Amino acid sequence: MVKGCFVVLEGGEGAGKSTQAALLARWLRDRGVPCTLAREPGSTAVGEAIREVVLGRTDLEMPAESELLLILAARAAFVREVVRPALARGDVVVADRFDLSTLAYQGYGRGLDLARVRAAMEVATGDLRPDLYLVLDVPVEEGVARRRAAGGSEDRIERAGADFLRAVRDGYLELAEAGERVELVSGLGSPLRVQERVLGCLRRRLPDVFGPRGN
Ligand code: Z5A
Repeated sequence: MVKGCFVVLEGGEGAGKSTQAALLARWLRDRGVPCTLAREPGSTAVGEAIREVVLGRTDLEMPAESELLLILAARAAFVREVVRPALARGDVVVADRFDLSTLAYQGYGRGLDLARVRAAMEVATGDLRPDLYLVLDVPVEEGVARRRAAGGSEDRIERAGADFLRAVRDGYLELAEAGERVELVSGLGSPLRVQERVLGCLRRRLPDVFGPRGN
């Protein structure tokens, strides 16, 4: 039997997180493993309302501190209403973004002090720690090109521009280098090729859940 487990897909714009999160959820369900697929900010009533303000309200200028606290307000609900109950049921939780996004975007991207961001994040997450983060990495230009090809309008944070996105990517690379539970995965190549890399990491890092005996 597979135990509850918390896996997070992270990375910059257009890196393929949503695609890989959906593929992973399908892979798990095909094997009869109960899985909760969720995204941040969002996945709760409070979180989706906050998402609409933080991403949808392109007319709003807001201090980086306000952006941080809104995102953490959404996370507090996400942790309590989605992640903890799913882990308690024994699900594998596959999250499209979590707290590395906050360090990368509000810390490295917006320039907020990382120690203060970490302290604020504690209020939202408590002692909850993902079992593994997979940081999908593509060059900024590739990610932007993918997003443009997908269509749709830019959200409030995407409007910050290429230098911001480069700072976010550099942040992810540093976080991946420093984090024990963080794996850097190239997001280049076809979605199925990237999925092979993702599954390879999961089998190696979480064999009880993703290895041959896990499912
Ligand atoms: N944010 C924050 O600032 N702080 C936080 O703490 C949190 C979030 C949690 C969420 O946006 C925003 O919130 C995000 C950070 C901020 N800001 N921005 N900007 P979102 O959830 O709406 O969007 P996103 O996470 O940036 O998703 P995305 O740009 O759509 O990227 P993605 O999920 O990594 O990629 P995708 O949707 O899987 O793929 C994008 C396109 O590329 C799509 O057409 C795919 O078909 C295509 N694709 C996917 N994989 C491939 C491969 N391998 N090759 C070619 N094409 C591919």
